[in-house]
Amino acid sequence: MRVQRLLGVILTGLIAGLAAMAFVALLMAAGRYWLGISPPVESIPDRVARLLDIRTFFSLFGKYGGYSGLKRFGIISGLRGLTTAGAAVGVIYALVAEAPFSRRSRRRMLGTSLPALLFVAVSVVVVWIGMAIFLWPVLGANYRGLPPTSARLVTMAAMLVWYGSFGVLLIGLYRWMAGFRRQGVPAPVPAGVEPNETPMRPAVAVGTPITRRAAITAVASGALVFPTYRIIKSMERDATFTYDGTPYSGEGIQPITPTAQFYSVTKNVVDPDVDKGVWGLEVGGLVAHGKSYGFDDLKQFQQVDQETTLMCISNRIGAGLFSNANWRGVRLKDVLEESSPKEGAVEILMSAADGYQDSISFEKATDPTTLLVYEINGEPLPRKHGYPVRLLVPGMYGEKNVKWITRIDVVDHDAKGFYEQQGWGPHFVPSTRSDIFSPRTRLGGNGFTFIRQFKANQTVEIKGRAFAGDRGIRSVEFSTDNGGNWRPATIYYPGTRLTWALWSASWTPTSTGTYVITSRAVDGTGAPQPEQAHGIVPQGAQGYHRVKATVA
Ligand SMILES: Nc1nc2c(c(=O)[nH]1)N[C@H]1C(S)=C(S)[C@@H](COP(=O)(O)O)O[C@H]1N2
Ligand SMILES: [Mo]
Repeated sequence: MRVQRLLGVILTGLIAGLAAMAFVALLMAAGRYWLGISPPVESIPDRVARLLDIRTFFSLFGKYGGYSGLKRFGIISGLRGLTTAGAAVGVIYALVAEAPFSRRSRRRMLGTSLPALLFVAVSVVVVWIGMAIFLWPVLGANYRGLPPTSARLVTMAAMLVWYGSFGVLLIGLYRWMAGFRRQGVPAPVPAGVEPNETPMRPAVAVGTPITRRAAITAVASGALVFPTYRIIKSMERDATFTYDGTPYSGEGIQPITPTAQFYSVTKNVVDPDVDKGVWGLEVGGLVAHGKSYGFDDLKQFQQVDQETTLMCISNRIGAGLFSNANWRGVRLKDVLEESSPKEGAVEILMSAADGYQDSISFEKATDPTTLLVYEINGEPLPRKHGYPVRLLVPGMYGEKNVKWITRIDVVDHDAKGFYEQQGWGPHFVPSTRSDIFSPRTRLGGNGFTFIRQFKANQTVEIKGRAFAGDRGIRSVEFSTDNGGNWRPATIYYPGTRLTWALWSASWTPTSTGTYVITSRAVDGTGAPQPEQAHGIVPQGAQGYHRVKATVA
């Protein structure tokens, strides 16, 4: 009998907790979809990501199938976490509410005992404050583009609504399911029991672990999962899984990358879907007067067109996280000057709609080639490349080119960004590199190989790219004997100081056998490409691209 009653209490608490969470999950999904408010299933993994060091990060990649797999895992564990939390809090609440000390409490509020109410209220406040502290660095995120100052307030308010409505629903549903009477009204006393032994009607009918109301609640909240699922599914359709990490590579590489093929890297599961009307760019920190710009305000500054190559720090030698485009925007310098930065400015810290942050030196920020861009190859920036405005910093890895930028703070110290916190850097300047993209190559266990076999005494044209950040490319040489002898290559697309150069070379092998083709570049300052090889961690890859060729 007692066991059965305890079971009833636990089950009722469990259902109340899960049902309340089902409602909150719908609120969260709707808030993310329509208002761009980041729910905990997204913001917690995002926060945790910057606490991981690079090696852990990569070993997790290996374990969960790359960045996309890891993101999926983060979201799924978040959903599991929410469910578990709902269930656990529901059961604990029920046990507190039905505990003898609680049932003896004469004060009843919102239809529950004071200790039970306190448990819920304190939990809500503690979780709210705890989350605000833990998530502080990502609270300024808003996927519709609201700048951080207001985004932070909106997110804080949303958190209070989620956790608060969970608490209220939990109490309300439990009370309804357990069939409590109005506070203080004594329940009918069963025959043969002394009146003061049962001051309240038992919460759960003895002998029936689940009441009919509990069943109704379970079914109704189960039905709530459906719209939540629909929202999640429609977000999954434009999730980044399909394009995160797509390279621009292959034999057909053009001097200017077609926008649709521009490489892409994002930390997000679903990239910001910025509403131009909501979007704003704030300038603050160490400035005489902070400023805020709407999209059209930015267009008041002098417009600049600039061809610039972007490359991810994770771009291995010979890989394609690497593209070149014509960008249009305004000088960051002009925008910053309007706010009058103060003495002692060391860096600028940039924040974006997705909570991403990164910094560059104040000097680099005021370089005339550092731009806030809104067009790529003559079209507005696509969503995945930072619509409506992103930063373009020539000469630094892609990481620094903050997409969906919403705020710039002038700071007097070395501020660390998303990836720098993981241990990348501290220098984000690509070293000079060159690689071969045509004929097609394949990366296997022992390095790169040309897919196609060559024939003795037949001329092949070898093509490649060379890049040196913002130092430009002066010349490229190539070798068919793994660096023993070098011949000059032809630069058929020189680009500018801020872009890659494309080169080609003719090779007529005279005898059969295997060869190793490689190249080396000299940058615009006259410095040669370093031969010493190292991997992408922690400051980007370096070394020669060596490709095996078989001549038959
Ligand atoms: N807001 C924001 N900006 C970001 C990122 C991000 O995840 N969020 N990723 C960075 C990284 S790692 C790279 S390599 C470039 C890629 O830009 P692209 O996708 O337009 O090629 O954007 C950078 N800017
Ligand atoms: Mo990157």
